[in-house]
Amino acid sequence: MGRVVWFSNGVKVNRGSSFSSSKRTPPNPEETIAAISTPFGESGIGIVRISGSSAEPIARKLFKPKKDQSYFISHHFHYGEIIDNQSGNPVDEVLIVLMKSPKTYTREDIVEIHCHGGYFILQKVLELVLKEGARMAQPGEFTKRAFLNGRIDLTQAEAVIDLIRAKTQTSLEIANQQLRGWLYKEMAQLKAQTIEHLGLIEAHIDFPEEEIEPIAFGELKGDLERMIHQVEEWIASYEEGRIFREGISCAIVGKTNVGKSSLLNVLLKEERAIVTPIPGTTRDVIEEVLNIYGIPVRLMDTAGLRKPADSIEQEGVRRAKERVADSDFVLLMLDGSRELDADDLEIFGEIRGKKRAVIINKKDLPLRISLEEVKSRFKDDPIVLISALKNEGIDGLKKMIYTSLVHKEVRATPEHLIVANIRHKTALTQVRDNLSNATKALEEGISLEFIAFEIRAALEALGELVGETTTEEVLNRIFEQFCIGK
Ligand SMILES: Nc1nc2c(ncn2[C@@H]2O[C@H](COP(=O)(O)OP(=O)(O)OP(=O)(O)O)[C@@H](O)[C@H]2O)c(=O)[nH]1
Ligand SMILES: [Mg+2]
Repeated sequence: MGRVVWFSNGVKVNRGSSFSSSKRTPPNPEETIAAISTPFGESGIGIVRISGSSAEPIARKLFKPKKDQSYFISHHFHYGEIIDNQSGNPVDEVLIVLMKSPKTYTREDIVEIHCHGGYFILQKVLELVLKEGARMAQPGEFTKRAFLNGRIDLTQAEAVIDLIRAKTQTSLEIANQQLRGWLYKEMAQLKAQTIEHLGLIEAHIDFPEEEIEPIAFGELKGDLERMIHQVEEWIASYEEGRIFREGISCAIVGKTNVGKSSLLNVLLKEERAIVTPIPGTTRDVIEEVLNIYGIPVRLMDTAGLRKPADSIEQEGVRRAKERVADSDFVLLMLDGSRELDADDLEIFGEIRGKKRAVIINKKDLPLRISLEEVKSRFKDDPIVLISALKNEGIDGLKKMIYTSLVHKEVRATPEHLIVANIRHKTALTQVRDNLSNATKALEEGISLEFIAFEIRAALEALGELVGETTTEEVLNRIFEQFCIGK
């Protein structure tokens, strides 16, 4: 194993084991890119960002400092104006910051012009920057440059977009885990172990007659099995990771008047949906995002399912059924103050095969529903009693939704590495399969060449995961998801 070094992003890796970005062609810094990095619309501040070797010369042409100072000290703000050189008129009063390479987001020279956040101002400043020779940046191109210039690996680049999109504390923490290089570090360690084994096997293939240490097959097999076990744990974490990263859709379904809209309101803590004692109140699907212990849940209140009284209700019922079919999770709501009837039974059919939980509402009223019957019909599903009207049992319901999805008790921070991206899971599955094939070949005494072939394939998959050998097509697909200016 190599010497331990600290990367500037705080990731500790073994030098011998780190992935190299040398195979990637770094971007041409002569090609200076620019974009508006803040959202469109009116705001206090809007930022035009420039990256590349012309960033500083362009800024010098357009920026007039207020004070006659030896301006552009790297990583310092400077106060002045952006001037339209053609008319000689000031465009905006700005703060400008030059960050000299390499300690920058892209590792190239970066200039940020902090303007007033008006759509026209920002467009105008960008236009002037482009006129001076920069070209418009593509979506995610700043982050892509950070990756191509070797400042971050591909998983860290992907974490940037997850960070921006994070909807809850937990999804933010998972993105941060990845941005700090946790996944990268683990992959680098796995790679180092794999290379070590491959080296030994290849030495035996190349120099079978030489006096080299004989392969301890038992030990090698044990090592490979430990690695497979670890990779399998990461693969298994994906389901949890996906739920936190992407969230889930959840439909509340039940016959009319059971209290579906009341539940939506009590969960949202606002009177979002109309609640009346008239059966068939909700027609359209009402959708809101809720944070359930860190899981972004897209909650849908739907029309009560029964034989529709008119064509509007008929459409409502059709939409409700459609959402139930599409949703990741279903909350079946029953009215505890009434006996199960034909409408309930019909709904049971609608939710067959769905991941689901049962809510018995109106527990403040005398219980008329047969709990025994509900339990026998939903043996494998969690059942909770609540009162949406009195706001009782709601915390228990939220915990139940969490545990049904994550299969764990509610906890604050994920304490182990969580793989939340399907691309990472796919690569890890490949690694696992290759290592398993190698182990099997060892057991069966198949040639060392075959074992080496499988281990090399595992290394290839690891290289793809961190972006060392990823194809241009995959890279483009990743960075296309970014916004312009990031
Ligand atoms: N006693 C009692 N009444 C409730 C409870 N939850 C809802 N209700 C009442 O039940 C009636 C129907 O509530 P809604 O929330 O509109 O029911 P829904 O399932 O959305 O009905 P539809 O939209 O018609 O399908 C209203 O009068 C609510 O106040 C509860 O926990 N206890
Ligand atoms: Mg309703």
